[in-house]
Amino acid sequence: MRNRIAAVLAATAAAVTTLTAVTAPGVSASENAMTAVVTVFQTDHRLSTAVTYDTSLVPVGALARVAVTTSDRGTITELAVRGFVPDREYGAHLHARPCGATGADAGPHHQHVQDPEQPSTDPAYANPQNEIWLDFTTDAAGAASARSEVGWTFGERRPASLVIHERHTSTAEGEAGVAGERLACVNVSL
Ligand SMILES: [Cu+2]
Repeated sequence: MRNRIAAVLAATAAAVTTLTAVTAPGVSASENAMTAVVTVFQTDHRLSTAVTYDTSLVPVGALARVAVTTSDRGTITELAVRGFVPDREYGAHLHARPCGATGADAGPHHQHVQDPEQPSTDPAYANPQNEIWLDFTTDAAGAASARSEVGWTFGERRPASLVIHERHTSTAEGEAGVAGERLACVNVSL
């Protein structure tokens, strides 16, 4: 078991290096602020920065890395996961409130321009340019990565978590931003 964890962590470290290399060219360090968390899913939200609410779809011991880089050009958010169900679609977004005992605790999606009507399902607000969406499809080994790029940075309101959902996010009128059950949550401090 220990060897397996070490192997998974090594794989994550390799992914981290790759992501950093992708982000870095042409961007000077001084104009960048980067926040990253690598964390292991547990069933008790008080014991880890990552909690799973559905251990069949997000197993205990699965890993997530969330990295957020801001510059005067906007915000790049990158997600990498390991140990998920192979060849499966998941949805993911940044949410307004921290993870809690249930998926509902994370509150609504972080929106740059807030929809006056909540919960927001209007595609004018619930879209991947006004929110941070990180939908992914795992490979045969249960790993995946996703990247979001938006032309704005966080102001007074900052996202507090990343929520992983049961399916890819809808863009249809009246159900935009909907991605099914909340399977797991990662706290981010931005
Ligand atoms: Cu969400």
